[in-house]
Amino acid sequence: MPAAAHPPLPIQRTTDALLVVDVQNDFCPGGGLAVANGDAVVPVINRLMPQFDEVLLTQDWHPAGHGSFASAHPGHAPFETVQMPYGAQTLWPDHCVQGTPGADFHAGLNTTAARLVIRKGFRTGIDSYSAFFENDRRTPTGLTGYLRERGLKRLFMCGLATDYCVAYSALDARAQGFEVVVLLEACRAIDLGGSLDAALAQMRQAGVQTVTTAPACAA
Ligand code: VGL
Ligand code: ZN
Repeated sequence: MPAAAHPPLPIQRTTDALLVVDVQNDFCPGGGLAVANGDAVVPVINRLMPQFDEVLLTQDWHPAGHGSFASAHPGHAPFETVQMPYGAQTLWPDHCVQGTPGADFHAGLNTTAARLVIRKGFRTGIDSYSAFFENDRRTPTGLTGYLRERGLKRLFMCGLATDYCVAYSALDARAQGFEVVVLLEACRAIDLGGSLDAALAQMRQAGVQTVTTAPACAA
């Protein structure tokens, strides 16, 4: 996986947050929208968590029949693109339906330390990859306000999938004025038609730091 070599970044406990994106059963092997080796991020993320005071989780949380599901678009198959009122939308297999086991966090993920769980994608007619804005790029989730009110300035991001929910979250975080570090060894990608390389390039262009290995905590 391409990544810039980088010295370890000291973590600032009062102004840094760890954002753990969508580490849910449906994105792990055997799930509805399985990401290759998605579950490999779990032990890596568990080891990162104690280095942060502010651990935030996102949870993809769709109603049954969600507009991003190919099953809701007769004649269309998963991974095709359709036009929605807010723009182009990739269609996915059914995944992360509210209240189902597929929407649960991976059982091995340590969720105890999480201070905030932000659910997204809960409106039938609109998808939400980003932890900040839904796919219309306008409807906020409230995360910016949370981060600002708590004085958090830099986000370390990890989880699933690198090229969708992590990348969209990282780009929005930059646009909202936060520093962003994506921890690639704690991410896995869907990689649809070159989407991983495109997302990495876009993130780096936007000033997102991509690092291979986890940073060490400040002494
Ligand atoms: C995601 C596609 C659909 C993700 C969520 O977590 O990256 N991707 N829903
Ligand atoms: Zn989804």
